[in-house]
Amino acid sequence: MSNTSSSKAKAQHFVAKDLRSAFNKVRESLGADALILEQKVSSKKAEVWASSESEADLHPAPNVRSEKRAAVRDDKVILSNRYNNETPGLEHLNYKYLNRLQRMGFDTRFIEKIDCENASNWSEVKAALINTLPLNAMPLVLTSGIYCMIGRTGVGKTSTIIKLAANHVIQHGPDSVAILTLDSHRLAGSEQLLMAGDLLNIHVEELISKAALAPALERLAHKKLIFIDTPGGAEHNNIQVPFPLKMLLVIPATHHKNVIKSQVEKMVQPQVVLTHLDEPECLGECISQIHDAGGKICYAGTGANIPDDLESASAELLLSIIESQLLRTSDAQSEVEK
Ligand SMILES: Nc1nc2c(ncn2[C@@H]2O[C@H](COP(=O)(O)OP(=O)(O)OP(=O)(O)O)[C@@H](O)[C@H]2O)c(=O)[nH]1
Ligand SMILES: [Mg+2]
Repeated sequence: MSNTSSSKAKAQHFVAKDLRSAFNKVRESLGADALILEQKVSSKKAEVWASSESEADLHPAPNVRSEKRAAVRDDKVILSNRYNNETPGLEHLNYKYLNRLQRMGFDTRFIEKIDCENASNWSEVKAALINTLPLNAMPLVLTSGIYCMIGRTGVGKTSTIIKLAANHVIQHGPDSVAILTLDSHRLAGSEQLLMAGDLLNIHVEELISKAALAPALERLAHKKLIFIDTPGGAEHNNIQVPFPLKMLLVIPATHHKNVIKSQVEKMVQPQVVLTHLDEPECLGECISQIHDAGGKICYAGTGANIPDDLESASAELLLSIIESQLLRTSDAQSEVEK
């Protein structure tokens, strides 16, 4: 390889048997954001003159025609696209940003939906990413409605109910809230709720079956806010009562992506309480699954503390967790700052 530096233009010269190999050399030497200043192809070889972005910005190459310099950014896109072309549907993204989104765990289907065709820096990509996150934040202090927590065993259903009930009691007192639990068959299934009910001074009732739910809701018609707890299991996904019921699907960010997807897919555009955000495996991956399966994240559980470790879902929180995960796997602080 000939890799001589042009002192005038601060450009480096790369020669290879074809353009693709030459671009590979550029990328290896200068990174994916290298600026292609000139390229020549003949039957025997391909030549590329390239520069790192900072060098070109600081030292404009005097022997490069002005229109070529104006096209420098386009060239950068061309180089990036060369590496994107192998990922159909993602050609609109600069390779560097595509790579970063992938390392954050976002899958192709999610990244395709990020509307950042005209983004020229990471802040703009990030703004578009925020718009794509599957969020439907619900207030931390609920005042009315019937909310039923469903999800697999041990995902954080009961904790979420206690956190929400406590937040309500702190602001509005205990009178208008009640908790019903269908988790009455397991040994100590409703113990935690009964204790929380005592502490918060709110009405907690154990129900022996789903059939007991409608009569209980009628009896508690004077309560503005009612939570229903269920034991883990898919059979509770379909609770029919003659009252408007909001089902909240509780999913831990620690579950495998296939499990997350299958849980969300079983329901029609479910509202998701994403728990265990204090110990996520790969949050980008998890969010991608929820997005792909049509779910929306409404609450974020960030630990076991009651009531502090529950927040309304927000892009800021999710992105800060993803970025700190990325930092842990990346040497460079600049990774999330550029
Ligand atoms: N680290 C962490 N722990 C949590 C979180 N949410 C709940 N937990 C803990 O996870 C355990 C299970 O939480 P529960 O609320 O009992 O879960 P559940 O879905 O009601 O469980 P079952 O009723 O057994 O199906 C408890 O020890 C909680 O303190 C969270 O966001 N982060
Ligand atoms: Mg429970």
